[in-house]
Amino acid sequence: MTKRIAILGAGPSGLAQLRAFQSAKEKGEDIPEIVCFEKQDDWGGLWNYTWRTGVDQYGEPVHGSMYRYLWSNGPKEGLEFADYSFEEHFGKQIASYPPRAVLMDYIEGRVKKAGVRDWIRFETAVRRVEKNDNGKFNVTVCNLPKDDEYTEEFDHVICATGHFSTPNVPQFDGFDKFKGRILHAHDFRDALEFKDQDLLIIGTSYSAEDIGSQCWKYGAKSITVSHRTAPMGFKWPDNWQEVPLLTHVDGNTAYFKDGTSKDVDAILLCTGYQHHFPFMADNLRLRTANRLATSDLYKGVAWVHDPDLFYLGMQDQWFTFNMFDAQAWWVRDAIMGKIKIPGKSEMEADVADRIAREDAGEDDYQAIQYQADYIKELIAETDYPSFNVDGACEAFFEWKKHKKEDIMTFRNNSYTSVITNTKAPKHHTPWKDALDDSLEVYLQN
Ligand code: FAD
Ligand code: NA7
Repeated sequence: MTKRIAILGAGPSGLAQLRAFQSAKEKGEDIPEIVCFEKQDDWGGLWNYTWRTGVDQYGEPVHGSMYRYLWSNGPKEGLEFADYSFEEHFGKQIASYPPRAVLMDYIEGRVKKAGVRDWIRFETAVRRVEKNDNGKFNVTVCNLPKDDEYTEEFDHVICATGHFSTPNVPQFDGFDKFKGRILHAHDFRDALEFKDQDLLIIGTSYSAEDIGSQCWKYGAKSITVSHRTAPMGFKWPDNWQEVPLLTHVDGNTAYFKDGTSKDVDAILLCTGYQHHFPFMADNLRLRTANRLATSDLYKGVAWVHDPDLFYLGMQDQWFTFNMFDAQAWWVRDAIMGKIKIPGKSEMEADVADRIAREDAGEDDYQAIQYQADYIKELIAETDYPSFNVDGACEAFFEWKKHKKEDIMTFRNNSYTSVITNTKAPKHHTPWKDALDDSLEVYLQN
């Protein structure tokens, strides 16, 4: 009897899984029955922009954390699909830091070509995943427009619901009486809301850097970034300062650990996200920090306590789309019996080894190389098209260097594709002056 596979989520990871199975089918292989459940009404995951915040029209938590005017925060040469280049999609080489709509178009292009949309049940939220008496998975979902809940049985579950959607929201004394807006990055949508305002940002990672830069670009009066561990240390513009951790706010005045203070109009918590899987039974639920070596996942994907269950894309991410592909092809082959999954103790040793190797790394450069080596390891075991992963690392190393030189101009640089070996053109407009982020304008090179 044909196996049945449930894929949870149709973001870049879930779509990589659909493409992996479809590519085997294209080669004449007998693939299992695939059902993908996606709670939104379209695919693309975070790249499918929504203006909504809070809950959606059905009362479901809004998944989207992306905002208007978002441009890729790393070079596209670090994430290009090995089986579908940017040149194949756009008919020409394009600049290296595409805005969200351009990347969404690229993600869609590959799965439209693959013809896998019919495998997805949209507007269907996963409510519960648990093991049944047959040793299989009962997956309970809700057809949201019909408000109709039902359960189906599957041999394997692949969870690809992302982990940058449920915000981590700390609280500081005085927040309850603050006179301006306090929001988490998950709910940030439009930098123009903060034009002419003094903005306080808590956190020092991608969201802090990018949302701050964007608010600066669209006319915020000043940006103050408060750090818990260390400042970001870039050469910031004159109206940007880095300060120690916030201790409390009083009225509109924010006080910091070094005794300094600043009057601010709004506070943005760029304090990261939680791995959150409320639909997973206790014994199937991944609990991990946002790191490169996740807990309890053999080869970073197979649930060591029950390897009929897989998680995709759960690592912190230098690499994204091409790493999801490497994982998806590996998971496909494990499910189709081409890759053998070892016993529990061997899987646990694999997890421990990955954690120890990550912990031994000393800087971001080693972390990038670590994730590149992980991708190489996985693709060596499947028929995913081999590509120059170390070359993609070089693009990331250049990117780090360009950010250090000038954080407000790094997106003006261009890099060489490791898939087509062609150099991207320089973008026609410097990032700080490019206020229109539409696909049409970006592609005018
Ligand atoms: P997601 O994109 O989160 O997709 C998960 C999918 O699962 C969604 O469609 C969601 O609706 C669905 N889902 C969730 N829960 C359920 C449920 N219960 N039932 C049914 N469906 C469900 N990466 C880059 O490479 N470059 C960037 O510039 C970049 N910028 C980013 C900016 C922001 C603000 C954020 C938050 C992330 C950014 N990322 C970036 C990283 C991003 O995580 C990946 O690019 C990618 O979107 C991850 O894909 P995913 O499929 O694993 O998860
Ligand atoms: P990250 O990368 O998880 O970073 C979270 C940041 O929040 C980090 O600087 C943390 O500081 C800080 N943080 C977390 N909790 C607190 C508290 N309680 N107080 C102060 N600071 C805190 O999340 P991002 O949103 O930046 O990035 C996630 C993804 O979104 C990323 O892949 C991008 O592509 C977009 P720490 O260094 O731990 O002291």
